[in-house]
Order: sequence, then structure tokens, then C-alpha cells
Amino acid sequence: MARPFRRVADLARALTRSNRDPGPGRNAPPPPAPFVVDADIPVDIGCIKVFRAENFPESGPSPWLDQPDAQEIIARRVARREITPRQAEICRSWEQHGYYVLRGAIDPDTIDEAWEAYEAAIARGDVTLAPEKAAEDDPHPGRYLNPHLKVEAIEQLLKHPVLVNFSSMVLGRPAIPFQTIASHKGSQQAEHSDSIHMTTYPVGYLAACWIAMEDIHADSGPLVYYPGTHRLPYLFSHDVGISPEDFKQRGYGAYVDHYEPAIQREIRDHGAKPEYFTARKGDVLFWHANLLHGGSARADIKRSRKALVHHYFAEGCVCYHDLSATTSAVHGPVESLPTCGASNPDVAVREQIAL
Ligand SMILES: O=C(O)CCC(=O)C(=O)O
Ligand SMILES: [Fe+2]
Repeated sequence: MARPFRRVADLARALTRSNRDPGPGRNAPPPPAPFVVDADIPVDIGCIKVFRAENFPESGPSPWLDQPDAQEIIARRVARREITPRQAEICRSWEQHGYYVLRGAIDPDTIDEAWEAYEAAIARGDVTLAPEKAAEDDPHPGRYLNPHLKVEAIEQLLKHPVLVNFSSMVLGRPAIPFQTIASHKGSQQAEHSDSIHMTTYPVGYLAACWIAMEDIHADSGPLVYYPGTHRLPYLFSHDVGISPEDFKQRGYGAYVDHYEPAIQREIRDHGAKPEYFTARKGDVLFWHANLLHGGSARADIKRSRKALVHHYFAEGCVCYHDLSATTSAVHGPVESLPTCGASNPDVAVREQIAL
């Protein structure tokens, strides 16, 4: 892997770590992740006016498990004892299939405490749920975005060492907890890759996990995923003909008309086979930035399907949302973004080195 500018990432990591630790007795929110881009082709972030994939160069480095010689790298790392044989087995599986199921990753008491705290926040009115009824007799409420901002126990779960360490291992860089989504029932969300929603430059530095907050029944509309599809080309808005203006004017209408059929074609053309995450409480399924997945049909509308989804970005990347062409909240408010020419003083130095 060509990593001539490693130093920059190390600096960012150190800064981020010290900034994030508010010290004993203080409860400051984490500071924004700095715009330090550890890419083979440097970019001046302040000059990017529209945060969409087509406005970034095609640049590595790819995450280590996406590299063509990933299996050899794994073998070398286990021989050098940098990773354990068990971690190596997980990494091999991730490289091939684009997901991994950690059974019993979170103990059931921790799960219950987090869900009870979340329900208490609902009862207090701190969290308000939309009905999002899939049918007249649908008894369950809709999904809730970012419950960790309201519920300390969910914030703790987002930072759970098992989840953060797993994500860091497969990304090959420290994982930054980004987003949580709580669901009470099957989402029946059409198949997609999370990368159209949450994206990085260089591409691929996103990992997600799905935590079963109760036993998940096959009739509840479990998460459906397609092993191996992480290796298909990334499909961004531009690739399926959604312009930034289309999204501004039509929002998810443009996505439903252009993106969702394109993904169905991909699944059909490649003969991708679905698997369903029927799980026990505390089981966790992790997936790759480009693994195709969605919510399967709810055979029994009365059944709940309690879950938390977490998304983690990797440090040292630009994190943005391709579909809406916006920067990610992990970088702080839009007003604080660097201006053209000022975002990355290191760019000039890098270009000199490159010459
Ligand atoms: O929970 C589901 O059914 C799908 C969730 C999902 O795709 C996501 O949060 O990225
Ligand atoms: Fe998703």
C-alpha cells in the first residue's frame, strides 16, 4: 500500500484522541473529526463545492481488506503476530463475503438496559416516534435516527469496545462512531449499499453493524444481505443519473426511480443470493461499506424486530453524503469547513514530494 503521507494521519489521530478526551468530570461533546485526507491523490477540501463522488479523484488507498493481495497481507500479519488466528479468520471471511456475524457480541443485560433506557426516553417525551404504518393494523412505530444523542446507554453501546474494535480492525484505521438508528419493526427498506448515503474519500472507509435487541424471528422481516456483493462496483448518484438538482427537487423520489431499480438489476445480473439475519438477542452482524442489504418483507406484521444499527467512519477520511451532496456531521458545522486554498496546507508539500 502506498502511504507516503502516513505522518498526516498519525497527527490527525493524535489530535483527535486528545481532543476527544474531555478529562475526568467533564462531559464535552466530541470535537469534529479533522479534514485530514490520507489519500494517494491529495485534494483541497475547501475547493470541493459539491460533495459528490464524481467530484473526487479516483484514489486509494483502499481499505486493507479490499486490496487485491488482502489474503497474503492477512497471512503476513498473523505470522508477525499483529493479529490473532481468530482475527485472521474473521478478516479472511470479511474479504470474501463482505460481512461477519459475531454471535453473542453484546451481553443480554447490556442490551436490555439500553432498550429500557430508550423506552424511558420515549415515555418521558425526549424521543418522539413517527407511526410509519406499513398497513392499517401495523402496531409498531417507525425508526428513530440517532437515539444515542438522547440516551446515554445507547451512546455507550455505540462506543462499545467490541463494536469499535471490530470496525477499526476491518477498516484498518480507528473507527469514528457516527450514527445510530433504532428500529422497532422490519424496515422493508429496498436493497442498497450504504455508500450512496454515507461515503468517504478515499472510498470504502465505512462499516456498519446491526445489533439484535431481541431474538429476531424469520417472520418479522429480518435484515436481508447478499454475500459477496461488496465486490461489485460502487454505484453512486451520478452513476444512476441522479443530479444534485434532482435530489434537491425530488428528494428520495429520484432515489426510488433511479437507484433502487439499478440495485435490483445488479442483484439479478450477478445472481446474488440473499441471506437473512435471524438472530438471538445480542448477536451482531457487521457489513462492508458496499455490501447490498435491506429489510425483507414482514410476513407477520404483528411481530416486532427491535434493533440498533450503528455506522462508523474511519479517521483520516473526508466523510460526506453522496445522495444529498452534504458533508457529514462528524466534520462539524458547514460554516466551519475550510475555504479553498486553506483546507489542507499540506497539499502543496505533498505535491512537491510527488514531483
Ligand atoms: O434494518 C434494516 O432493515 C435496514 C437497515 C439499514 O439498511 C441501515 O440502517 O443501513
Ligand atoms: Fe443500509
